[in-house]
Amino acid sequence: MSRPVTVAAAQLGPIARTEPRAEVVERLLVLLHDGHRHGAELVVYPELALTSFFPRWWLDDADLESYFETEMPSPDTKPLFDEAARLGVGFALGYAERTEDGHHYNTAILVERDGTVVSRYRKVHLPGHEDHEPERPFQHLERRYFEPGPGFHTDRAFGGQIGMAICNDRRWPETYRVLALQGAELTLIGYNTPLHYPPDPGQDHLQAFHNNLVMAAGAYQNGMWVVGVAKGGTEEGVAQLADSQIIAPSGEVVARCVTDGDEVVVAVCDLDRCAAYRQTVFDFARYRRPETYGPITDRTDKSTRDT
Ligand code: CDT
Repeated sequence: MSRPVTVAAAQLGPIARTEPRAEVVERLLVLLHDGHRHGAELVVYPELALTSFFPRWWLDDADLESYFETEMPSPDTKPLFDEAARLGVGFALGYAERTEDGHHYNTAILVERDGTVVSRYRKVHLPGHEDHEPERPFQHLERRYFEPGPGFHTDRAFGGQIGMAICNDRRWPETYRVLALQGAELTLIGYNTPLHYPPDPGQDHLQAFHNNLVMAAGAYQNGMWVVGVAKGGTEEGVAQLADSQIIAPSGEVVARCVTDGDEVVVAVCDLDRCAAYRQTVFDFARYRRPETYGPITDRTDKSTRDT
């Protein structure tokens, strides 16, 4: 049996602070066509794919709001929705969302091949800090600008069960396991990862290693496909990791970007390969021992209780 879905990782290079949304959408369309030419049914774009990574700046309210989308599709993004539906290609797109009642999220949507939005995920793990830290060479103010989303879910789409996560979520094993426990066979992850980590520059040279380490482990330990897609290159003076990749349930990378600019790589992801792992070494029903996993959900940190 096989259940192939041809997936494109549509990596973006830098987006300048002044680059209009409509121009970014032109770039997304080029990547969409490239993916389509290579047989992709699903094109995955990065986190916050419509703007520069604005959490690097301490912004006043008016400036900040200008980075958020209040509708989707919007007049600027409608050409992407229309062209994708015309080609019969679905896509996943990350963007900053402001809801009608004024909530702010770091969001990704999944759009089916007919143009229908079938899933909306709001980032759970928000990294960085809340206040201005002028001693840093750049800020990471996700914890100020976004609220955490309510949780992980999967949706039936593209012939399988699809999950989404966003950037920092990929570093947490709970992300993949909670998705796998809801049947995820393919998890889509966009990211913006600065190469320099101000709290501990000793980690800088390990960014690419850690990126693959967490996503490959998540794929293997949960018997699922993982697609990680970067906005890479030097954006407004900040170097960001590229290295977008498509990872099989074995943990093996089957496609990988080689530049840090706009680039598409494609892989045929056979969703039936998940079963090989989920029915053997990671047969959850047979081998998991949730009665021993209580500390995973009853605390955030190590217990301070006497033992
Ligand atoms: N966008 C995002 O979540 N980036 C973080 C940067 C490191 S934490 C400041 C990441 O986990 O890649």
